[in-house]
Amino acid sequence: MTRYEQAKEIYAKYGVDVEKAIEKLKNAPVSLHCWQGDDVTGFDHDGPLTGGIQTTGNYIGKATTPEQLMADMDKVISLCPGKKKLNLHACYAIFENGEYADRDKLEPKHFKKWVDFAKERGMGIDFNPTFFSHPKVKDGLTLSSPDEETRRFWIEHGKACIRISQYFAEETGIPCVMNIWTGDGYKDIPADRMGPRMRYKESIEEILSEPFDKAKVKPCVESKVFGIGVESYTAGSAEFTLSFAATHDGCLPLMDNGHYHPTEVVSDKIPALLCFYPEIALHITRGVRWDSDHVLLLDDETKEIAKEIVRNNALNRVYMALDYFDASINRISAWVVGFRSWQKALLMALCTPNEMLAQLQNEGRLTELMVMQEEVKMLPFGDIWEHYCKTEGVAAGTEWFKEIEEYEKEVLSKRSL
Ligand code: RNT
Ligand code: ZN
Repeated sequence: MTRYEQAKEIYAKYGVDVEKAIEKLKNAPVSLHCWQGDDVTGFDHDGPLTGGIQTTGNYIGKATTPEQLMADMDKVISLCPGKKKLNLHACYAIFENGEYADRDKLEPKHFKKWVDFAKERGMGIDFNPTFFSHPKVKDGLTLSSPDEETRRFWIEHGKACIRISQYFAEETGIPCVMNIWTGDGYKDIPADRMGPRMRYKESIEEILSEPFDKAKVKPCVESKVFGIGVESYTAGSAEFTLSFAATHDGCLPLMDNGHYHPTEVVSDKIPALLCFYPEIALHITRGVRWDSDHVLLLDDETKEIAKEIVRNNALNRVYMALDYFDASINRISAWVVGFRSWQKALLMALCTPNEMLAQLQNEGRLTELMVMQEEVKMLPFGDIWEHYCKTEGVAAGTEWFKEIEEYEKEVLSKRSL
């Protein structure tokens, strides 16, 4: 008997069907964010990253062209098990033959190459308007700006992105999740907290007035508690975005687990929202002391988030996207570690005897529940993971890292910068 077969039997004793778990995981798409490959830069500007987010580090080999970024993503895809979706930002538009379009004038054609890339790999595409790193961000504000010209520009950007999202969905045949996040806010105590929020609300409403098919485009609003330079106030707070999504048909709330106070946990918020919303969206990340967007690891909260999705049977109701950026280590490795960690967390959740544990809770057998929950942690998960990776044609152990070392030597180290 192989180690996998033995492990499968042990899990079966707890009532867990490992093969079924693996099948489920293979059909659960996870959105792979393009922005890990180039420190959230994109191809439409030379300026710095703004919006209250920051990448730190200067590791060699940053992708600076669409071709490089696509090649790097291919490397990542080849080293990660599971179903992938491509997550793009508007600033990753690809302009050819010297043409250029500002953010308010973006068209589907500027993303054709990405569509070809996704289609060739059987992936859907998610999209994000880019409300940062642009000269039209005025005093740190976009959709909530009191300056009408500024606000209009960004509304037009949002509308262009709806049209592009619809194009993605039609081309790939897979719905496109379009996430609205702005870094709008104030460093210091504002004199008016409601005004910016009213303008933000009206702006998003205008964006969503652009016609789209609700089955194909899933607009989301992402909240945030604070950002660098906007420590005192953000327009898109948790209450604001939740209320917006709740009152606007077809709009989903998006929770990024780096965007809350450090003792708040998104794992607990997921089942709360699932009681009310047919669908929700996530940005899965790792905050270290703050919204630091460190590479996702298989830590307790990551596992807990996965558990809440799985045990509420919500893999088809929760859109899962990764969102982190580390420039201090090999970027491809950062991408791969994060993606694989999320796959591990999902598989672990799928291999947990959730029904049995819930039954103990419902029968009030809480002593036993604690004992069992601790016991489950000791199940031979590593053997299941290894088998899953094998069936997906990717290395389970650290062999994948050898490939990255090779890629660094052959490709990344030869890039200028
Ligand atoms: C920033 C938000 C946002 C971005 C990406 C690049 O705090 O999390 O989602 O990380 O859009
Ligand atoms: Zn995010």
